[in-house]
This record gives sequence, structure tokens and C-alpha cells, in this order.
Amino acid sequence: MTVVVATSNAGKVREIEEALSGLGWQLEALSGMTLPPETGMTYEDNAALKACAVALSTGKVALADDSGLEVEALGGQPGVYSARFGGVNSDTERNVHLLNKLRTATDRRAKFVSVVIVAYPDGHLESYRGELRGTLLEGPRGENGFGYDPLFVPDGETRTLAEMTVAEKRAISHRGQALGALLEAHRSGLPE
Ligand code: ITT
Repeated sequence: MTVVVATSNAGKVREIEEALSGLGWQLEALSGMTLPPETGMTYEDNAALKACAVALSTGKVALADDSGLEVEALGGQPGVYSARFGGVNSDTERNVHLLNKLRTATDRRAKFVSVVIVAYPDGHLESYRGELRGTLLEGPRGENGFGYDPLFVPDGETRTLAEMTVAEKRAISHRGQALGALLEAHRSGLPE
């Protein structure tokens, strides 16, 4: 089956392609289309907005991820607003903004959340969720991954997500868990 990966984030594309490589789906990049504004209040709402818009406009199955970082000392922010946090345009600037916000914070706990939605042209939806708890460092480490990865050390690990390979990150990450549940469901033939 052909599935359009409804994201404009190259880091997500890399992780989705790696995680689903054994499934036999033909993954297609999003092309010539802008995703709708993320007006939802939840990851589920925003992932569904993106996946449904692409399924409707292409007539093909579409897969979207909506995700974010919830920081304990900031009352769970930025959450669904993670991509727009600080009103800046690059991952590096967003990380600096987050570090500034946490300058005096002793509680460095945070969690990543990912919701993956598969939307079918007939309106049917599947939803999968994953979470990863960890700690935010006081400065970046590592060159891999994207977003807040250089600041985030998962619980039980010593390296940041940006110091891991795509496969190492997938084995523990929020997105890896959501995509793992999708794999499980499709391998056992549940959704159709
Ligand atoms: P699309 O909507 O086009 O998929 P996006 O980057 O705007 O791309 P989101 O609205 O879901 O996607 O925003 C998620 C943000 O949360 C993302 O831009 C990162 O800043 C952060 N984020 C999510 N997952 C992450 C991960 O695995 N590692 C690091 N940062 C992550």
C-alpha cells in the first residue's frame, strides 16, 4: 500500500522511514502541498488534522505525527506548541530559548509525546501514542536527531538522543513506541 508521510520535518521522515522499513508500505514524501495550521489543543487533534488533509487532497492513505516536549518546571509547556516555542525559526534557537527559561530550574524532568495517525481516504483513522521520560541538560550534546534531542537524556541512559543513531533512538523513543504499536497492529493483521 502507498502511504504519504504527512510531515514537512525531515527528522521525522528519517525516523518514520527507518521504523517502518520492514512493513512493505511504499512511503511517499509530501510534495506540492502545505499542511493545515495546527489549531487543535491535543496531539491527537493536530495529527488527525494533518493526516486527514493529506488523505483528502491526495486520495491516498496518509500518516502524520504530532509530537512535543512537556517540561515539568514549565507546567508541561511547550507541549503541542513545541515547534513554535519562543517564536524562533531554528532548532538551535529554540534550544537556547528553552535553556534560558530553565536557567534557575533545579527540576529538569521532561517528557516527549508522539501521536501517529494513519488516515484512510474513506475517513477511517488509526491512532498510536508513545511517551519518553528524561532529563534536560544545561547545554547541548550530540549532532544526530533533531529538535530538542541534544538537550534530552532519556531515563536510564547517559547519552542524549542526539548522541544515538536513528535505530538506537527508535528503540526507546516516543515516536519509536507509537510506530512500534502501528507495526504490531498491521503485522498481526488487526486494522484493515
Ligand atoms: P510537521 O507538523 O510538518 O510534522 P513539526 O516539526 O511542525 O513538523 P510538530 O508540530 O509535531 O511537528 O512539532 C513537534 C516539535 O516537537 C518538533 O518541531 C520538535 O521541536 C519537537 N519534537 C518532537 N519530537 C521530537 C524528537 O523526537 N526529538 C526532538 N524534538 C522533538
